[in-house]
Amino acid sequence: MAYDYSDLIETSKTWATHAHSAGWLDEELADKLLTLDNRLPNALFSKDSRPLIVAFFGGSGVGKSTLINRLAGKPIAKAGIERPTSREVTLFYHQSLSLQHLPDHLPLSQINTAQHDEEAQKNIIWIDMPDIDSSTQANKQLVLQWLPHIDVLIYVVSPERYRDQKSWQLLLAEGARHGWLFILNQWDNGLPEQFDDFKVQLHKAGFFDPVIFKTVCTDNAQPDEFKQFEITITSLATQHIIEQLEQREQQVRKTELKTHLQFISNSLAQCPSEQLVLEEWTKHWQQSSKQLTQGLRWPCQQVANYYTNHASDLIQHAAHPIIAIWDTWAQSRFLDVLDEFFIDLQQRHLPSKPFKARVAQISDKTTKLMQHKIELAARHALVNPGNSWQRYFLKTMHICEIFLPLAAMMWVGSQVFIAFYQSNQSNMHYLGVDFAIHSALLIALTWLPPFFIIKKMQPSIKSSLLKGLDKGINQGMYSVDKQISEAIQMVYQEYNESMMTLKELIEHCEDTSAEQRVTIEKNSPLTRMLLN
Ligand SMILES: Nc1nc2c(ncn2[C@@H]2O[C@H](COP(=O)(O)OP(=O)(O)OP(=O)(O)O)[C@@H](O)[C@H]2O)c(=O)[nH]1
Ligand SMILES: [Mg+2]
Repeated sequence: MAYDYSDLIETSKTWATHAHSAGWLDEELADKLLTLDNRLPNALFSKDSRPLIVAFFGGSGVGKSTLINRLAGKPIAKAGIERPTSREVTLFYHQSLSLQHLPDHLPLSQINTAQHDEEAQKNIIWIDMPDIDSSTQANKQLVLQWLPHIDVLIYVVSPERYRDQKSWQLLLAEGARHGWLFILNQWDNGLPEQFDDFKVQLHKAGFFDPVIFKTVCTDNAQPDEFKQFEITITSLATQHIIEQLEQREQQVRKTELKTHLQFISNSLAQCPSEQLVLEEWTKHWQQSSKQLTQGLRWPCQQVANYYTNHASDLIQHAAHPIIAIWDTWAQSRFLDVLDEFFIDLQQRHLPSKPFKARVAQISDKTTKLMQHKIELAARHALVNPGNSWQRYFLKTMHICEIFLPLAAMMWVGSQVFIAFYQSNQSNMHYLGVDFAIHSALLIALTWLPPFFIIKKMQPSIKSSLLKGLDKGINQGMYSVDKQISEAIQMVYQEYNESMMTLKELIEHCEDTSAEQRVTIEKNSPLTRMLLN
């Protein structure tokens, strides 16, 4: 389905607002879209069938108001020698037309209306606009406010002012949006060379064969082309031509919108890839996590020393932990790392705002996260001191400490029993003092080594705590790194979605349905009125 220009503008504006608040689009680029006009001539009318809207446009004093007065046959607009004369728009239209639906942005206080009952001009609204080139800025604003509602602009010039820069610039900027007719007024003062030169200028601007009328609006009636001009306009006031002009304007504006969107898309596409940003973050984090670990060694030792001497506090402080390893130094160092990373992003033409917004949520909670990880690991280390090999060895030694002396005692007992039995049978000597000493020594020797080893190899609270704190710091840092990497991925996900919407919008701008496509017949009066 082909989209209407106004729908496309609305969607583009919504996109721009969102992309700007998310930080992808800077203010200047967003403004380019947000200030685009979605108003078309049909905005002045609620129903489908509408009149042709024709406006006199040009510099001050060229005779615009005099021309509309001549049309009306009475002074409906103020004309004179004062520069500028007109400071309002004058609307001249058939009495059957209703202009109750004027959009809010058109200043009603600056509208002057006059009606007629001329049947031939039933479908035309004539508008006399203020000048576009005077020092009165409000006049220019008023013209710009009305321009989107005009179908045909009648560019009025005088022989002495046909090369006027300001009007000419607007013609070039607005050119393709409207149909154009040209009036070389005050022809009573004109020269044929000026007419030719004006025609050449228009040709250069892109009008293959411009329609120019030479008029003289003085009291002493001189022959001129005013009547032909009136007939031409009247011939244009058909629904078919109005539709063609409307469709063409939509198409031109869609192309302009597409150019804007394409420009934005190109500038956003310069962002480095997700992979590159992730690598950049890893590089920053690897360097800084080493510094952080080194810097945290001292508070770790302080905490370990404290608990070695106050082991009982470990229980008491369960509810109020004093293990404040991740201190203000660590947090501010971490924030510095993030700042350095953001500066790096900016240097790579990547807007840092979307990243800052996501990362801020993480950095706010870093102290809590690190504390939690460190405490958990420290407690775990105290419950299970040493490494697994140490714990296995100590367990074995505990078993040996019990079972080796037991085995030695059983052996001694069995010897005592055997010796007693044999001495009864053979009247031999019973066991002597030597046996008693050796047996005691054997039992002592089987007990002492495991006892000694257990004593010596038992990990101290300090070393266990240090190990636990170290492990907690590593785990915490791993978590922070992971969370930031995930935040980067999420930002890129948003970026990709935003780019996808933008791409779709650009495609919709290219998309024109059959009924929206403008085909202007070769013999149509429009062919000479439209900019190539
Ligand atoms: N000689 C001569 N003077 C003309 C002609 N048409 C208009 N004038 C005079 O030119 C002066 C300016 O005319 P306006 O109709 O007020 O000009 P305008 O373009 O509306 O000027 P702004 O309202 O200031 O933009 C008036 O004094 C007119 O009498 C013409 O064909 N020949
Ligand atoms: Mg005027």
